[in-house]
Order: sequence, then C-alpha cells, then structure tokens
Amino acid sequence: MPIDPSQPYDPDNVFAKILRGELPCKKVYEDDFALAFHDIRPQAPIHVLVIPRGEYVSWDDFTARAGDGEIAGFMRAVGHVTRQLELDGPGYRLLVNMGGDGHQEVPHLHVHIFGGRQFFQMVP
Ligand code: IU
Repeated sequence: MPIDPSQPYDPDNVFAKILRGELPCKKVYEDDFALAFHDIRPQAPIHVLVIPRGEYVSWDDFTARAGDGEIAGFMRAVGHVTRQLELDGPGYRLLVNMGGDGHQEVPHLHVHIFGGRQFFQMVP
C-alpha cells in the first residue's frame, strides 16, 4: 500500500528499525549521512537502497526540511555507493518514489539504485 506522504514521521517504520540495528540488512555502505543496503526484493541484478540517517518521510519532506549539508552529504553518499558497486562505468538508474501517486511504500526516504543490466526505457 502506498503511504500518505503528509503523515508525521513514524519512528517504528522498517527502515528506522534497520538504522537503529533492530532489524538486519545486507549493508553496502554507511557514513554520517546515509546507510545503503540491498533491497530484499531485488528488481535488477543490483538493487540497493540508500537512506538518510535523518528522519524524513519522503523526498519532498527531505528537500523541504533537511539542511544543505545533510542534503549534500546524502547525495554524495549515493554517488559513493554507485562507484563502490562499480556501476559508474556501465551505468545505472536512480529512482525515488514519492507519496501515493509515486507508489512509495516505506515512509522513510530511500533512493533506489538499479544496475547490472541495461534499462531500455523509462518505466511510466
Ligand atoms: P518504495 O519506493 O517505497 O515502493 O520501495 C520500497 C522498497 O523497499 C521495495 O523495493 C522493497 O522491496 C524494499 N524493502 C526492503 O528492502 N526491506 C524491507 O524490509 C521492506 C521493503 I518492508
């Protein structure tokens, strides 16, 4: 079920629990701004999620409320992960689902990194 993006941040959402170490994940990278881990239902040979450490429901919430340093640090972490996965050569796709129409299901901002195959067209 897609989330309602106007809801307040739920500190018990699944990604908050992963951040606190209460649930396991297959970790790829972490720093002061972000945690990256493999998606449990991969939709490509490489499917990694990058989430900010801060409590943001969505891309909209993040870009409205996060500080410039937090936004820059998070963006840099996404770039670091794509290079760590050696996707910068072959290329990759980034995706953020936002709110109901975007079919966002987990109410903590996450950037999807898809790689390991060619993506021929935008998925509408
Ligand atoms: P969405 O952008 O909110 O639609 O994507 C949520 C993603 O989170 C989706 O690809 C799930 O497979 C993934 N996921 C996960 O990796 N671990 C979990 O415990 C849960 C969802 I719940």
